[in-house]
Amino acid sequence: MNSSSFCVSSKPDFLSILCGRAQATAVIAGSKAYPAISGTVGFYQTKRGVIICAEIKGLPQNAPPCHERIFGFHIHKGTDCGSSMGDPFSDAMSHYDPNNCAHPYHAGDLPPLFGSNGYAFSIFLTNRFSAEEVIGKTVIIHDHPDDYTTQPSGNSGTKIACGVIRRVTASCR
Ligand SMILES: [Cu+2]
Ligand SMILES: [Zn+2]
Repeated sequence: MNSSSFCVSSKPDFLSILCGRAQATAVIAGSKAYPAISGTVGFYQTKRGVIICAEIKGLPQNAPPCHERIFGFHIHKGTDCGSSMGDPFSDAMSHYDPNNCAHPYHAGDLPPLFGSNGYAFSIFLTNRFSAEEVIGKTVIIHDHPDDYTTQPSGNSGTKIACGVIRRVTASCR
């Protein structure tokens, strides 16, 4: 296959995967400080890994120009979005890391979300886990970008949104 035409030539397969059944979905909700955030994250198992499809609305913006923000995006090992006083979503705990790796090689380390007028849409592939393995874990959005260097969590700041990954039957219709 010609690599320069990969996205074009594989488009029908790609779309058919997203029209099929997602193994799992997380419904995302903002913290008390960010009640406008909502969205879904779908997990689609393929032979090459898990395709993750995230659509998030209501993300914060800065004043223009240079106002679009970048948000750290991870799977955390905790199984609940509960909060302790002053620490939103503390029950999500640390990054999902079943193989005892360093950041950003935790299985749960994901590409960041790029805000576009408070909206973010991202589709990517990872083979660091199966969809089955992350059911019951949590998806977390942070208010700062992940620097992919600082231990243990990339200096990505406050947790602003969370969702528990649940097994579902879903289609694109
Ligand atoms: Cu995180
Ligand atoms: Zn990490």
